[in-house]
Amino acid sequence: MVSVDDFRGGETAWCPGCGNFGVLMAVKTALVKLGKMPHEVLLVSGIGQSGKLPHYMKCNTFNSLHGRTIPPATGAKAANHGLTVLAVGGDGDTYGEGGNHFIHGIRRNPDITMIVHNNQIYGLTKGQASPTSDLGMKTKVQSHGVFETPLNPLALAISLDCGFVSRGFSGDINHLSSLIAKAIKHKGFSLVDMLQPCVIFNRLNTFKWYKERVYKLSDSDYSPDDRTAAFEKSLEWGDKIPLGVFYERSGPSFEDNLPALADGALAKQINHPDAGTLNKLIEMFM
Ligand SMILES: Cc1ncc(C[n+]2csc(CCOP(=O)(O)OP(=O)(O)O)c2C)c(N)n1
Ligand SMILES: [Mg+2]
Repeated sequence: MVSVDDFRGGETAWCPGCGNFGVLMAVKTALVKLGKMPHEVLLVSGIGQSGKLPHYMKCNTFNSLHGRTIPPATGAKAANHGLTVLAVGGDGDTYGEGGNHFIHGIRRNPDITMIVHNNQIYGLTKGQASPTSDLGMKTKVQSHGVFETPLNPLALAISLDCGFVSRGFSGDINHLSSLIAKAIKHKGFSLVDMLQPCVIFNRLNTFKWYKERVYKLSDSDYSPDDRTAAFEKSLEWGDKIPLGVFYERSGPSFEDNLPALADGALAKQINHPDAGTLNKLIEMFM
């Protein structure tokens, strides 16, 4: 039986009390719950404090450029369907620099899970406002307070008919790991937006701030199959902030739709008549 220790990677370099620790534990716990072995998992990250998560895990990893988690994750899944592919990014990484990839990745619908460490700030670069920073938040750069309308990632994803849209909180590891497990099981692009404090640079959205506001959507009075209701729910932000699966629908994934993959994953097509072309291309770059 696999355990969380089997996924243990290098020494962490996050600040004490960082919300990323809860995320790291939740990702490992979800993989263990699903009985995944380290060699069956690929973690792709971008740049940021969030981008370091794969360094602290033992499994296949790929550290991409800032905002560029989704393209390599999509490619890896097309090449090897057997892999469980998780893309990990920050709020700046995914919704700012990587905003276009986020939009078009959802439209393309590869079978990957996008996990966003949403601390509502650029942590690694020392505290500039991100696309999800709340209105009025003061930073060293936004000294008069943020005045741009915050990007609502859940509403954006639901508007694009993303097949799985959810939000967790790094202060509730059990709930977060069960969301991540559900997202991995979903076939197609699944989003787990995770609220998490940055204890150094975000002095507004602290652990206490989130804890006073978050509540879980309950199975008895909320059903994630109604897209219009999900969109309405995604607009709730302020005194009360909902957590859980906002929206889920099934449908064909990128791998189902792409004719080149009709005969299986690219990695398994070594005897395909076109494989020689690929080998010639590889030789050109050797
Ligand atoms: C193309 C490019 N632009 C800008 C940067 C500088 N940069 C590195 S990380 C980052 C923002 C990180 O914020 P976020 O994605 O929210 O991650 P966090 O550190 O908060 O986890 C920026 C602007 C970069 N590395 N590459
Ligand atoms: Mg951030």
